[in-house]
Amino acid sequence: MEQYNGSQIVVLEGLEAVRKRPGMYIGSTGSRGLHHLIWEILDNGIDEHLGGYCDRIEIELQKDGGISVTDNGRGVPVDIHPTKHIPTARVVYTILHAGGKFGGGAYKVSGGLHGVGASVVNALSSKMIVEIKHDGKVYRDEYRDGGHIVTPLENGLLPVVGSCRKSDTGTKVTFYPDASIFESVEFKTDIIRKKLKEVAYLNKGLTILYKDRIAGEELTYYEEYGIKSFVTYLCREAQPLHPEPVYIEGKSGDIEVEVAFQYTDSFQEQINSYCNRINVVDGGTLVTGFKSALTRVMNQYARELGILKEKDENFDGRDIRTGLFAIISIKHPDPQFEGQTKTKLGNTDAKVAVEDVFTGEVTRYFDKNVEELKTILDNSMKSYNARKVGDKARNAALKQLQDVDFKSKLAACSSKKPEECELYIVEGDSAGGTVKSARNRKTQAVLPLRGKILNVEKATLDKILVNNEIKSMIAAFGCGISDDFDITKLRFDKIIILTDADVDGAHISTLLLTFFYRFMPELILGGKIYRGLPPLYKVEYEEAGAPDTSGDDGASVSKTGKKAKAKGKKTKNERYLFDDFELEKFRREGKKILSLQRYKGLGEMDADQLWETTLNPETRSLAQVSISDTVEADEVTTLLMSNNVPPRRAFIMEEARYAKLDV
Ligand code: 1YM
Repeated sequence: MEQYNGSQIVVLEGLEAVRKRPGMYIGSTGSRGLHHLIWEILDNGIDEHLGGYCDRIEIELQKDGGISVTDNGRGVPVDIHPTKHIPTARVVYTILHAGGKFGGGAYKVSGGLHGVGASVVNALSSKMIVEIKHDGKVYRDEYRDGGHIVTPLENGLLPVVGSCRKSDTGTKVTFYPDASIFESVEFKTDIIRKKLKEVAYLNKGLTILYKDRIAGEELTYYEEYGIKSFVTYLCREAQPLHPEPVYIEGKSGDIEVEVAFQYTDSFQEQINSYCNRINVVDGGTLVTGFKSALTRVMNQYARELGILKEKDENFDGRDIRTGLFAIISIKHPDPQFEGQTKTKLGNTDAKVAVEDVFTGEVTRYFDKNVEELKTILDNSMKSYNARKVGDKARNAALKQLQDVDFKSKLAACSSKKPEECELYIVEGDSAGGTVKSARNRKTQAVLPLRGKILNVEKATLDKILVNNEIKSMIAAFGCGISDDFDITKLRFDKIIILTDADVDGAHISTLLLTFFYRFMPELILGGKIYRGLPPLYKVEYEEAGAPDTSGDDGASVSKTGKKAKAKGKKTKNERYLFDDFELEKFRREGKKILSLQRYKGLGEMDADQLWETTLNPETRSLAQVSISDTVEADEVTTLLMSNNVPPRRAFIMEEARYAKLDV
């Protein structure tokens, strides 16, 4: 084919590099990486919306495993590229770009790959089809097996396959992820929906249509009020202190700033920040700018209104942020992402821009809404007073924690090497006792907790720090709390939560996770927290044909009274089953069940059983707790922990079964 000239070989070498090391470009070849492909294509459509050229994006999940993303923007340019001498669209989809979107848009970055991801998606797809509507014509290009061109050009241009109205412009990209690269090529509708909802909040006025041809559903996402509605959604479980979220927007230099915030009766604060629609999980300059401006403005008002007297100290930033839910979203022409995970914004001009816009606009707002302002300042005052009392208690509590003599019920392990040590946090003294006798004393420490732990969502820090169960944990971990937290001092490689497999156990587990999440999130982010998965059932069953290996227990083999047939003796076996699902599966295997024991709690297991099922690293099952998404985790925590809502959703966890239990 005429397209296979010298430059095409270079092109394929570029895409080949992506296929060789996909992880470098999309993070992983698991579910996260797979969905990243959609976000890359979607981001190009969102960029077009950001530029003001598109107000509608459609995502269609097809029955044959493909997915299409369509926008009504200008259409990727189809003219001849000045240096590559092929249609620009083909350059976009087949040449690996080093960084920075060429062609120059106002805001270059919308996604993790900085808008250059389209060719990466092509490289990792078995088939990709691009259709562009422009100037009354429909152009089409198709690629196979990682970006190989299959469409001959016509007079040097992409072939025209149809016509449309001149005003009808846009881009449609359909792709099929390559099954030889990804662990699975099945898109998950819940992941897509969650993302589209977030995209709608962050891009007000953009209509997103989601068509799921597999499930046969269609959904429309549209948020007229953008991040203002996002804030309402985030704090929907808390009681608002003023009727509507405050929304602010403005521009400083070439940086656009949007902030929405709402005060609530919660004791916590939550600030989510986005730069060019990317969630900057670790904040950075845009958050610093917001915090410093808010503190300055509110202290100034508190003085003007006489809420703070001359002799009073200023409010601390934390007083002012108590109960605050906020979203900061900026558009920056040249964002610098820092930190190991590139989730922190580094640009100093972003701080200045947020301070500028926020100070000006929020002053304008509060000058007109003095009653709201007073309610908010009252709330800060409560926190200010509580802190004054709290500081004393906190200092006393922290001091007590440093006392080596602090009487915790911790049964320590003998090893002092954190990398080989594990801490089991166990519900109840009796289960704690069994775990203590069953464990490996060298590497496994045990901390029994009595009853339910404090709900940290509903308590102030001074109350939290005098709670015995919490003190025991802080002392055992050895790495402090909140601002004083230092993960390098952690005494264990794994912290394993072990509760009964019932509603109380689930509640305790959630309370513990909430505590970690709010006060030591690094433990979860660092992958240190696990849940032990003790079995729910033990079955004894009979199997024909296998030799009797039950040793001195041989007598029980013939409990059924039936004589073994000549073929082989019937043997009694045991198996542990984790849940009803496994039990059901086991029943379907058709084995004869001799006895079925349901463990009501850990206490019902003897030391040997507990060792085998729950403690022995070779045979136990653990689930690593991870926060796949801060927005959702915060949301779920607030949802789970607020007074009026019973726990009804599982904490976000990625189950990682470390050892398959097959006894
Ligand atoms: C479903 C995916 O990719 N839409 C899209 C992409 C581009 C444009 C319009 C576009 C951009 C510009 C000028 C510009 C892209 N163009 C390029 C490049 N939707 C989707 N819609 N004209 C059209 O940025 O100047 C890359 S992406 F580089 F060719 F201009």
